[in-house]
Amino acid sequence: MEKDQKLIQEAALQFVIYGDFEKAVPYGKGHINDTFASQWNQAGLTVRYLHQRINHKIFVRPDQVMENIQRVTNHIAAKLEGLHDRSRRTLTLVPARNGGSWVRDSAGGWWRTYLFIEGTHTLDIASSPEEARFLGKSIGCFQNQLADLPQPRLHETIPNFHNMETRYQRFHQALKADICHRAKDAEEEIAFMLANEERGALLIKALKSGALPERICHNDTKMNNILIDDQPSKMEDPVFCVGDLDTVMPGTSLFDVGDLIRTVCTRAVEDEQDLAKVSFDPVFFQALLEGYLSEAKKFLTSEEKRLLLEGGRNITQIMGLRFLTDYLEGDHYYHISRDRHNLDRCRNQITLIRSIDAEWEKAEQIVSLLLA
Ligand code: ADP
Ligand code: GN1
Ligand code: MG
Repeated sequence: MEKDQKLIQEAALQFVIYGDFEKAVPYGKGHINDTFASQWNQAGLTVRYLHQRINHKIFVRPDQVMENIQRVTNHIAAKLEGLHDRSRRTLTLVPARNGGSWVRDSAGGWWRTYLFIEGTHTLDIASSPEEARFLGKSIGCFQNQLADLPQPRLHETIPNFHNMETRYQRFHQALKADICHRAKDAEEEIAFMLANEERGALLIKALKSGALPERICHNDTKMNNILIDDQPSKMEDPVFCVGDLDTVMPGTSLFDVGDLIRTVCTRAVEDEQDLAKVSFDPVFFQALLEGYLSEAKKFLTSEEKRLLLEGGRNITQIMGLRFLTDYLEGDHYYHISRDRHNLDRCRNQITLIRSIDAEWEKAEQIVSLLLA
């Protein structure tokens, strides 16, 4: 941590921030990057900034990640011109003194800095249908805001990120190699994934064939990536900021609504070990879709509408598969904080899929009702 303090300060001082650096502390619950909040004295006023060391093992072209983020945030900010609290409704990159949007530290780290969005919170569990509706609306808005982003196409910051076919190839390799001798602890989960391989490829096949349109997609819309204003806002003018833009790139809209279904429609966090708490809630599903469709109904194609629920099942499956693969490979990808953490996460996601399947007809009726 002491070494980190030096590196954070070294990085932070390379951005155009006025005043005196006071301290920095780890911040947030992300699984991928290292996030810190710093405190500065700006002529007597205490101000915070948010610094992130980009995980460049995962994002092997951080420069392309930053180019995407710069374009996306500029585009959204232009759309929000004139609205109150504009800089609390989209991320704002702080420029580096070298004129770019990122800097390197002496240990090889890649850093970026955002304005710290004060007075917001994130949710790990939605506690009411109103919250679910709000979250759905926020992602519908976000998709709308980016629908007319000018060419060129965004960089694919992690190629094949939501490609179930390549995710399965990697899973099969991990299973065959079984380098940690862990397959024996996950027999049931492995069997589930093998039995669901074909169904899982449905979305990526539809995207590849053109049956689903390619759109700009966030690709990581789990609910704790959405910053929500602490002051309750009106549904006509919701104040939120969609964060964690590293994976904004081409995809299908269903990846985003799918990740919301995965995280919003159950009362349990994704690593909850008490599986009795993990269940799909049709009431939250309905509220989430009401919010989402209030923004997205106008642009979704009939195929996208038809596959809304499938999107939720699909993203839950891809997460379960990735957690299981990481477990088999020795926990290299996700931050873990206990033994078998990734296996717990996988079990949790499989439980959720089973619960979605049990409520499938009811949930499809809800979709039909909302689309009528
Ligand atoms: P990771 O990619 O590791 O998940 P995130 O970009 O999601 O990192 O950031 C981690 C957490 O930091 C978020 O869940 C959110 O709570 C918080 N956060 C991110 N950006 C900001 C910001 N500009 N202002 C305030 N909090 C932020
Ligand atoms: C990671 O960065 P974070 O924690 O918001 C992951 C997502 C997973 C999520 C599961 C780049 O998201 O794909 O859905 O964990 N991000 C990346 O919690 O792999
Ligand atoms: Mg995150």
